[in-house]
Amino acid sequence: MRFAETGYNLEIDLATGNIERVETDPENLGLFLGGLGTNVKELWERVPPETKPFDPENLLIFSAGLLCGTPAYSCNRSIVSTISPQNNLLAYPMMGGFWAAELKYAGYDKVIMRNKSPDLVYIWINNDKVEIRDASHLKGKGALETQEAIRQELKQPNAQVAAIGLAGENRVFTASIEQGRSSASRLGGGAVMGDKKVKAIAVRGTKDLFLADGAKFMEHMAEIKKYINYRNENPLPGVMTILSGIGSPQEMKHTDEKWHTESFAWGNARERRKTFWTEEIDKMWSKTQTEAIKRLISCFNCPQQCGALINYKDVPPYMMKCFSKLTYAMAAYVDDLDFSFKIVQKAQEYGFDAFSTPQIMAFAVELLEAGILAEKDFEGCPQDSKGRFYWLLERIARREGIGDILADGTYYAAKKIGNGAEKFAHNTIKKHEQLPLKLGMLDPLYYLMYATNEKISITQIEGNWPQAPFPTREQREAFVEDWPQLPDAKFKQYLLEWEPRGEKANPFFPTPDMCCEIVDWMEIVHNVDDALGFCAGMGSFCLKPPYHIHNYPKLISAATGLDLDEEGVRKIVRRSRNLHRAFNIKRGLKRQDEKPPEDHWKRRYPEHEKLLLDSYYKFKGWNDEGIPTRETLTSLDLGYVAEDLEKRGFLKNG
Ligand code: 4KX
Ligand code: MTE
Ligand code: MTE
Repeated sequence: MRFAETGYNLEIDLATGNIERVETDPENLGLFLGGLGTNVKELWERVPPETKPFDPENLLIFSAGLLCGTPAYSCNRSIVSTISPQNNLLAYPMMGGFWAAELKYAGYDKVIMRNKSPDLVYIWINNDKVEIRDASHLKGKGALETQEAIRQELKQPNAQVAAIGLAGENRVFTASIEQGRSSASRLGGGAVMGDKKVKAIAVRGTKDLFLADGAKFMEHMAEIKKYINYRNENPLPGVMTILSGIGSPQEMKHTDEKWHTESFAWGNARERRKTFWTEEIDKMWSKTQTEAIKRLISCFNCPQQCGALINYKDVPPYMMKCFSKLTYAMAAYVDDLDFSFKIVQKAQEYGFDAFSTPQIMAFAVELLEAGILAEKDFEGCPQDSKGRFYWLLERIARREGIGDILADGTYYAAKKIGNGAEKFAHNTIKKHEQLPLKLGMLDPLYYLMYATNEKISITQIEGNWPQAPFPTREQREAFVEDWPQLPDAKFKQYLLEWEPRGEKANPFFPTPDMCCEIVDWMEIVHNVDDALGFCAGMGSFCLKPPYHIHNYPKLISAATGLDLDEEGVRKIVRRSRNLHRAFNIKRGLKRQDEKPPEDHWKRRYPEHEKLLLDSYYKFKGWNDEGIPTRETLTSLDLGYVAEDLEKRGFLKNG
């Protein structure tokens, strides 16, 4: 019997309509856990480096995390994996909500789609009955309307539906996949889904899922719940509101947006408005937000309420969470939240990533103002900022006129537009738009995380380590006193010594060696969350979370029967991360791609940055080019990867 996992994947050939229920190799559990880990393994084995994002051979995998569907609190992530149209590397957007649990209850760990359907279809998974159904009547429909239309058509009010909108159908590179309050957003999973002509995947399941030691597992959960209650009652002092609690950022619950609006840049990632948050703005925004939110909502089996049901003026009801509350308003330089609650609904219906898309529009507006794009490119576009954003959103979703060029993201659009446009596409890493952060002083930890993380998006790699040093020794001592999540006591000392200014401050402290260890810690916990399916908001993303390196092994062991300790978990993560990296190396990832945008910090230290990257590569067991060595790969049972990299000329002499 298989525990925690179902032991079966659904394999769907979209070209022939062939559907198979395939038993998976039980060995992979101990080698890669599940979720992202086993997705990477599938892609490594089945997608050769020559395959382009829109080739039929590109796979589109929807995977439940390993512990999804079990009683583990806040374990509900579906991890989508595919080759990204934005940069030809492995993308793994993910979503919470209820879809993953439903897939497990239907009897599957993953849905793996290959080839392309000749016509627009949706997939309906209902336990053992799986159908590919005509979706021609849903063509052009919004991602949210589609979910409801499918539930009604199937007469299945409890089916969970992940769908794309017009942006996905038109292969816009920043198209998302939407599901209830959740979204698999970044790096164009929605575009690949559209390319394969899959409008939606609906799932409903009623089967059982088994745990190896249910009683032990529930004991662990009781401990976890105790901690969740404690943390909820004791928010962390001395950090910005959104980092004081647990769950993903509480931007639906809190109205105080001083931190984002003053620390993040407005427009096309241009300007920090350090005195934006006045009493008047606070009052106005709080009023709008309170009026817009009908109630707060959760994902499957989660005690937190990070999302909200929005019922605002004449806008059709929808759900929102986190920073998408602000990205459109800040990119458009609009000082009122009314705009946000309106445009986000439209953007979700089209199915757009809320990080990249507003930046593309702000980039276009800058190009117009700089005379690089012409008035004729904007024929019929309103002159005001809000109007321009609505107009651009629609053009991009439809790939009409200038929208067709912008739909490929700022990197490729700038190349096509030419005439100096490249200077304006200034906020990408590995061709992917980043959050609009433009700060003063080089931050060595963030330098490494931005440069090297596989997610290519900072919110999904930072986490348990505070973002900035505490100003006073007393605050630091108070913080480290109660820190059971720490992987090693030495980190306490690092935090105690880290100062806002002086010798023990950024950019030279933490030292490069310390930075490697801290970043490694962040990566381990993120990677475990993404394999198990835990919400990072209860693990890797926040300060002092309920799930951490000391309790993951116990949970995995009780759930699966694997005999795992902390070192065992670390080794799995190292294996999975090295395989992931090798996959991207074969697809062209190079050391020179591993860099934050030039203007991310005003103060840069090229020699120190080189030292940081050299140290990190060495720490990881990679060569100077960032390629895992034969020795590293062999120690992780990845000898076959070393052979492949050698055969292709990436590795020479180990
Ligand atoms: N020595 O660097 P600053 C996220 C100076 S995304 C001398 O601009 P600050 C979410 C600077 O040069 C991740 N001087 O930054 C969550 C500058 O002066 P200037 C975001 C030093 O304002 C939810 C001035 O001090 N986090 O979490 O302090 C949804 C101000 O500095 C100095 C990060 O990116 C030194 N050692 O703080 C979406 C990580 N150090 O203007 C996303 C870093 C600084 O005259 N985080 N100066 O040049 C941070 O730095 C803080 O959290 C932040 C910025 C963002 C508030
Ligand atoms: N895009 C849409 N459509 N809806 C969203 O809620 N959330 C943003 C961003 N883009 C969001 C979105 C936030 S807050 C995050 S952290 C990332 O997507 C999550 O990226 P992922 O889904 O690729 O993992
Ligand atoms: N959980 C995992 N495992 N990995 C992630 O990257 N991102 C977090 C949170 N949970 C994240 C995660 C962030 S920053 C946000 S805003 C929400 O997921 C996005 O919720 P959604 O994916 O349900 O849309």
